[in-house]
Amino acid sequence: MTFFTAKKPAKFEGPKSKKELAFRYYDKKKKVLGKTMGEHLRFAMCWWHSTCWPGSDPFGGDTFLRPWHHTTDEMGAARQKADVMFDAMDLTGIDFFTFHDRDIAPEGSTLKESNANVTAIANYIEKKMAKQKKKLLWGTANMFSHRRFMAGAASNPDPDVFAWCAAQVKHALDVTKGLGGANYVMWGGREGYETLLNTNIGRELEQAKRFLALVIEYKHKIGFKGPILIEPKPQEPTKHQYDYDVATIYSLINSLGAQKDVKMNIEQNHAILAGHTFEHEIALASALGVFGSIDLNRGDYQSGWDTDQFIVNVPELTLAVLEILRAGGFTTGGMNFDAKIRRQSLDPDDLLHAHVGSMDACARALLAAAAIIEDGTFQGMVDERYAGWTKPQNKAMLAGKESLEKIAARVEKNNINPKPNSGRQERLENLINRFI
Ligand code: XUL
Ligand code: CO
Repeated sequence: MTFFTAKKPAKFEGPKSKKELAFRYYDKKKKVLGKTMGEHLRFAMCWWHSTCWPGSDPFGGDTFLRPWHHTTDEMGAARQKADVMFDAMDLTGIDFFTFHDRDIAPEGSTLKESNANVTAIANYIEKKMAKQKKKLLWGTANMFSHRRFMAGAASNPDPDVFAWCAAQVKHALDVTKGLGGANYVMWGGREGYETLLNTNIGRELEQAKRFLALVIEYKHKIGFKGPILIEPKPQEPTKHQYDYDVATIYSLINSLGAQKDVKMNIEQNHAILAGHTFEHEIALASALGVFGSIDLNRGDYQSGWDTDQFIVNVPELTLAVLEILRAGGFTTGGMNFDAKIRRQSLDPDDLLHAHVGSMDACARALLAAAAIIEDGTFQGMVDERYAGWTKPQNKAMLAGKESLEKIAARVEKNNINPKPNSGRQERLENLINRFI
């Protein structure tokens, strides 16, 4: 462990601990609602933001000056990044990781060369996984950084780009399967458009749909067991992205009848950009039967950019974790820190503090959400609001056993006259606050 100053993994020390790099709430083995905290939260560290991003912003370049960013030995740098990632996972007690193909290995001059680089580093990673007992939450393909993708990946006007993407995803899926990945993610980084003046939306959507169908077909062919996770985002980098939000992607999944194979990877920051809350997107995905996993990073409510900050707001997180628990918790998914430290956070250990602090915030949210569920008052109040639907007559309406005329006749005969009830929002808000 050479890059970080910390030499020993952060430990659970309880709320009174004065130690900086320690958990006050995240006690990995502690049982909450029948599962350990570790099993509930399934934290993952992401390669991209943790080791690839050099601290740049639209107005300035590299601030971090990491040694592996400043060498001509690109494969050596890739191995160094892997070493740092595995050290960071050990020091934070994180069991999972996530990556884009281009995060782990350098792009070659041909796809064949790029694929060979990815395979070589994947082999290196595989050995470290076995030794350090780490798991791959998901892999994905970066089809947005290189200039060939500037007009989109599968939705590109150029069929050669579509074909390139098919080849790139095939390899990324093979590698993800080879490393025992629990899921495969598709974030359509540039699947969208800048101006309608040069864009045929109908054609581009058909291409994106065909691409997803190809990926599902291949996933079955190779026996990849995990779901494909699509990650919604409404804009940035393109002005308008096709995978806008959960509802928009659901219509694509539904059009292919692929609800079993395709779930959603929901990111807090992206939800906000779409004009939703994080918990709304989780609850909607759950209601539609396509909740998969989450990317845990927050935006900046003032700037409205995808600032990818570490999330530390416990009241906000509580509402999200509550929805995850109500959805039955994660199966193949988990909480991926798709987050970056700020560009002034130069010390190597800042990366550890960022993860540990955010993990602790999630643990507090889990404890609060579990207490809300165990108390039962909250769910009781929600159930009460819908209690009328449990009556046989009303059940019959939903079950399609009554026609419009029949319902109309019943309303007249029984003189049905709805009495409005309080939504009790403030009482519910106060109730939630009692547990935070
Ligand atoms: C970009 C983003 C990506 C996806 C994976 O905003 O969130 O890192 O999570 O491509
Ligand atoms: Co993300």
